[in-house]
Amino acid sequence: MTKKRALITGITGQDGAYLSKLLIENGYEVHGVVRRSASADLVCSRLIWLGVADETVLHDGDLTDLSSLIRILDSVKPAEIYNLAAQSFVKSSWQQPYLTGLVTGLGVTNMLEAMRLVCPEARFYQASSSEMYGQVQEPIQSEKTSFYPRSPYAAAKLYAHWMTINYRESFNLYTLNGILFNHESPLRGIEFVTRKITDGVARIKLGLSDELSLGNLEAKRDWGHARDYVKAMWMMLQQDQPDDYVVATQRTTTVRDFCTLAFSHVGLKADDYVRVDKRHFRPSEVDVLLGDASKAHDKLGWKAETTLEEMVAEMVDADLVRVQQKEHL
Ligand code: NAP
Ligand code: G4F
Repeated sequence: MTKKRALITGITGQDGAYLSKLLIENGYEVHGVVRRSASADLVCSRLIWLGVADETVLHDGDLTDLSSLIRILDSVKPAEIYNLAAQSFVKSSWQQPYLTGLVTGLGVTNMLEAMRLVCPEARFYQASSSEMYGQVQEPIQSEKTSFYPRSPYAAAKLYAHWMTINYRESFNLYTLNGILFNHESPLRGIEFVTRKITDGVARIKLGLSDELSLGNLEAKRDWGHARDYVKAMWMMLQQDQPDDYVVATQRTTTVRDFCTLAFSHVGLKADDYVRVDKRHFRPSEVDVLLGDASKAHDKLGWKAETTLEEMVAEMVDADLVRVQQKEHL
């Protein structure tokens, strides 16, 4: 029997790696778009960590290069497209606003155009973000809540979000948005606050460092586990009709409390090591995010399975091993 074929952009990132594993376990042939790098040996480290690097087929391409996307879609002819590629670090989006708009915004239009031209029968998932809620207009955010983007990243994501809806309504394509709240894992990039904390805790515990420098400790996020969230992406594309869904745990926690959990996992007190450095603050902040995932619960049957405490423990333990073994990820 021929396998169902999926194409993932952003396959080398956190979500791309977990989604590859999920799809392979479900019998898919998984293809990914990888941009050229001078450090090609490091590019697949997350896929290697999850043990799926040898089972994925990688194609050279870039979201800003329409012809590369057309060529890849034409050769792969996927049934499902997961568009996860982005300049995804919010803080960098103030330093590189044009690039962020080009990749995270217009890059999505390139993907939608390529699909419309080459494989209009495919199903398309767009990685939308809770960051679009920004200065929140309701205390709990659902699919019906108005957006108020507070960063170049969020503005680019909002453009991509509406383009995805526009292609659905204009061309009757199967395109949808998953509005995912923050999700983390041992494979999270080191620049994001959760992984910065768990890596810092491991270094302090092992005597390699004596403090952890952070920015705004009062910001609150609705943090889930990436492994659970990629399942929601897949479930969305299995529905008869395309629709947009919020994915969240429905619990919000401060950065400060995340620190407390991570340090206490190794028997230390966060207050003894955490230092606030204004250089880590942002030009404008998203103070709090808290998602209402009722629609995903009711229509997809999806629910977050991993608690924050379980996730923090998994991340700290993974970083203890990595720091001891001097591994880079
Ligand atoms: P990530 O780890 O930063 O991965 C981003 C991926 O995009 C990487 O594979 C990166 O490739 C690729 N990429 C960047 N620029 C590209 C370009 N010009 N052409 C092709 N590929 C490019 O992000 P993630 O956490 O897995 O998130 C996946 C998606 O979900 C992103 O779109 C993100 O904005 C969105 N999202 C994430 C969260 C979250 O909490 N994680 C929440 C909501 C939405 P390299 O490896 O070469 O850098
Ligand atoms: O971990 P963060 O950098 O994630 P942020 O900005 O919420 O964005 C992530 O989630 C979005 C979904 O809502 C995604 F769309 C996006 O791609 C990305 O995955 O920062 C979280 C909070 C912020 O309020 C930040 O100001 O942590 C605060 N923070 C405090 N100290 C810090 C630090 N953030 C970072 N990265 N580094 C710090 O030292």
